[in-house]
Amino acid sequence: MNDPQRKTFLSLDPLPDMVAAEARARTAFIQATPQTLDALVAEHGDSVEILASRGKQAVGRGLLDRLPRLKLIAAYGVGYDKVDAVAAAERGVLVTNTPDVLSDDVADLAVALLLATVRRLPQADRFVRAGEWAKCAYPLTSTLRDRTVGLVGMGRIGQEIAARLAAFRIPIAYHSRTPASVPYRHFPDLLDLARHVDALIVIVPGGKATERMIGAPVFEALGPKGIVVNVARGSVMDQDALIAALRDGTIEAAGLDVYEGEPMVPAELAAMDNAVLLPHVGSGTHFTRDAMNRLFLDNVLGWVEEGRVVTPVRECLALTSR
Ligand code: NAP
Ligand code: 8YV
Repeated sequence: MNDPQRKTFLSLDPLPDMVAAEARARTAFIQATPQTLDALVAEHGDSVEILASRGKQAVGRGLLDRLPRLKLIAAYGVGYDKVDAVAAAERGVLVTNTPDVLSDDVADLAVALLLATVRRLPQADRFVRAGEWAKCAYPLTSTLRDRTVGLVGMGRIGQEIAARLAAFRIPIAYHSRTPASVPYRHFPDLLDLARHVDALIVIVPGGKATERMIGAPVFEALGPKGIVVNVARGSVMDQDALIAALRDGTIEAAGLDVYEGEPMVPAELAAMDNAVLLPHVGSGTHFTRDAMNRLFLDNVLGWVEEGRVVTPVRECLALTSR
């Protein structure tokens, strides 16, 4: 495994088959699992130059200290909240991710989840399958027609979501720390946005700055007609507060693609009729995963073969201009 001609590449989680095959052909590739990681780091830590993260294991100072020759951390996905990119940059370690190529599919999914939640589509499907239709008509539902939709986050994916919602001819507003170049009303304060709208789509990065930013005060501000859709990260939502808000009628319903502690989903949430639950599938199409595979490999192999990466993250930009 420690071929001196090849760079040692450790993946913290299983990678897609075609990515692993190409990595195996071009590097000394080691694929860890959560169970084998510690032993593999103990055995190969001194030679690892490239690390892959799929956002499940934390890559913090502790792990970086055990990988003294590390040069590149390649995140499979646009979100890299599990990677301490500041600590990596301090050590001269580049971090890359896979932005843009997934924005369309994630935006499609966010709008689909909003509609499924408001119009109760999974519940209607269950109604037909259970033979209930022959007994009575399906109850009327809420609508997007009388709503203003607020986006928490107006970056690459947020802007694609807004473009789709604009075609639905519903008012759009958003919150982010700095205004974006978009024709929608910006709210510097999240609670002001929540008071102004009756549906929120959350699409900010995970990490300390956004941890549990969507909690009880936001649900109270949204009110009893409120809908919350989270396609960002589970860490962004106070999940216990959400369950309480759904149970007590503080808000109407939620659509979730991501969870605190996923893939585990609390039984109380799973039992709720006013929640639509997806298993983190925002970018999960053949088309988009092929594009993510390619960009991930272009970063890794570009660095291995030419010393260049395609999509470094913001915290590491200074390293690429050296
Ligand atoms: P992006 O282009 O970096 O946009 C992030 C947006 O969030 C920006 O508008 C940013 O504006 C805002 N933001 C960041 N920190 C904030 C804070 N503390 N408070 C308020 N707003 C904040 O990222 P993206 O490509 O759109 O992706 C966003 C996230 O979506 C990813 O990081 C990932 O976690 C998630 N994602 C989920 C899936 C899925 O399968 N469900 C798939 C892809 C991505 P300011 O910096 O001005 O605040
Ligand atoms: C993926 C994601 O599910 O890009 C992201 O941030 O959350 C999703 O695209 C994930 O990264 C693939 O492991």
